[in-house]
Amino acid sequence: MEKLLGLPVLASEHGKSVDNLIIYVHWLMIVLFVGWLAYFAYALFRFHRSRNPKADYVGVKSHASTYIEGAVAIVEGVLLIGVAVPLWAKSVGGLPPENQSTVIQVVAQQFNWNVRYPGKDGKFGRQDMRLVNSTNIFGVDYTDPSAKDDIQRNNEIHVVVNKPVIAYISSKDVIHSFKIIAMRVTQDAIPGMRVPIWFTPTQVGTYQINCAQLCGNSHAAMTGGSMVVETQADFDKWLAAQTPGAATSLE
Ligand SMILES: [Cu+2]
Repeated sequence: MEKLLGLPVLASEHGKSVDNLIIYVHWLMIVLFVGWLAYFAYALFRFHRSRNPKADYVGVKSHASTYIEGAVAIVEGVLLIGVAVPLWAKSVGGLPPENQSTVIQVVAQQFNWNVRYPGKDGKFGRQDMRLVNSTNIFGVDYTDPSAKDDIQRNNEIHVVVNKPVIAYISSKDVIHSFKIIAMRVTQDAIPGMRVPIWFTPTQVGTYQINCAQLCGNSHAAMTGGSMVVETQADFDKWLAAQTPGAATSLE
């Protein structure tokens, strides 16, 4: 069914459940489509003028349609309560422990993605909204010692395979939406809010980041962002090669 629907590459742990929900909904839609089409064909034949020269004022007495309606409602209820809500609850019900995850901050702007890492000490330096300017997008207080080794990159996110990723999503200007299709995650990036999302990448590779909210005339350019999923060793090597503190705004 994945092939038939042409579902995109999947590279995250929870993504299978998202795909399953999509597949279940399609199965239901196929059943409804065939059912309605069959009923339509039957009605054309059964109620043709030549068979019914006079109108019938009594109408249908059977309750078959009521039972079918009920059955469809039950299936929809099961999909919503049994599949969709538990999946959503798992996603928003709590974050994995930070010390066992790759923790990053993402600030979207017109038209690219800024990402920040806590650096070697594993601690983000202090931040203050009042310090935000065109070169300090994250409002980092560089007098804080734990800010010294923090790393900022542009349009390039590195994460470790099979290790949860916690990303705090925000925006500098307008509403953007952080979307990585292969990870099956989407989260609006909203100015003044910092919303966490989490997922566990399961396949090494490079995946495109999309902006899923029309955010301006170069909205499409935000596909320039990519997420590299790599082994812990490769990630550590990459992290060690980065210059701390460097703001990398493309403005
Ligand atoms: Cu955008």
